[in-house]
Amino acid sequence: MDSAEQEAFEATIAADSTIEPRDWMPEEYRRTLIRQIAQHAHSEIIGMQPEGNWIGRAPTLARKAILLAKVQDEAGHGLYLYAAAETLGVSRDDLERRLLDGRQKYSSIFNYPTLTWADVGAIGWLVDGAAIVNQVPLCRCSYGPYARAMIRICKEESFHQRQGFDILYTLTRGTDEQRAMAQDAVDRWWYPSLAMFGPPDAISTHTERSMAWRIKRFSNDHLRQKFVDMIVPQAEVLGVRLPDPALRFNAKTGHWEFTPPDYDELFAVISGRGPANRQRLTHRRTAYEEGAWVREAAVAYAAKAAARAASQSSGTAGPPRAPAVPDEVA
Ligand code: BYC
Repeated sequence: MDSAEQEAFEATIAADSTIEPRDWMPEEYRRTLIRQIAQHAHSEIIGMQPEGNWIGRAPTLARKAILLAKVQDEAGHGLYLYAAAETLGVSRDDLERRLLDGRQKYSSIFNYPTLTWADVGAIGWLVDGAAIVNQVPLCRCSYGPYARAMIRICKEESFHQRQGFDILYTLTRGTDEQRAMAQDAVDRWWYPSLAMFGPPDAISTHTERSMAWRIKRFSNDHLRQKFVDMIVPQAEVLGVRLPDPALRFNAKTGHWEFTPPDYDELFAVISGRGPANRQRLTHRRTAYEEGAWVREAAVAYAAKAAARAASQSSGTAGPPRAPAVPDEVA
């Protein structure tokens, strides 16, 4: 390693500036980013499944249109994140294979089933709420492409949280059955949402180094606390009870005290033993296999378009034109 390069890297981090793909970076920094960004991208793509389960059963046309837009946003988030990871020298196809053969993870939260329509509200309110708290600081992450991708993602996550809140708000002002359905969903999603922030700081493998590199700006426990402080007043507005008898405001610290999630359950879910792990990965594998022809067609089309462009610039006739696609028709 060249010490001038190492010094330039450290000076960039210390100055709160961004590391860009062309810059030298330590291999461990690169590996950490690939791990985190890929895990994040996989979470967005796998995260389309639990809510996608309700698109065909949304209670009104407006709810269906909103949910479709949200799930499409998640596909877009996955795309920006895979593109950010590719700037680190890995291919999207390689990352997808690492997900499918279990070498890379995705968020624990998406291994829980969506049993009722109220679950779509609870996911928007709690899961996207947790995502915002976790991801807003990533807009200031030290790696430029990741930080820039996160800015747009966070704007869309705010809309996602509002739609979840709105679903629950409507249900809690509905019939007794609708109120009970909303409460049941909150009861089931509360602790898995707290677990999204990862293991407690004392046993978190990566936090210290990731914070030193300014990939993570705050620790897992810090963000978990921030989330609870944000959610408790919102639960009061909604009129739902958070399922934690120990929840109480500590006037000295200015924070809500709460029961932490069951971390044994988190580790079990991460290691493949959650209620829906098998279903999520099986679905993803099928989609990957069934989408092979689309990827092949896109690669063949890009090769033809590149050959045509090359022949036009060199003045030779080149291969025949590929069939026109709509955006090529002037
Ligand atoms: N689930 O040392 P730690 C969304 C793993 S998308 C699974 O604290 P780190 C949405 C961790 O990877 C939400 N695994 O790790 C989408 C590590 O294992 P490895 C996704 C977890 O990285 C669609 C080990 O445990 N958000 O919101 O410093 C619809 C030790 O952990 C989890 C992101 O990906 C978990 N919950 O911190 C709706 C955000 N927690 O890799 C919504 C970006 C920990 O050593 N990621 N692990 O084998 C991060 O901020 C961080 O990676 C984490 C973990 C806070 C998640």
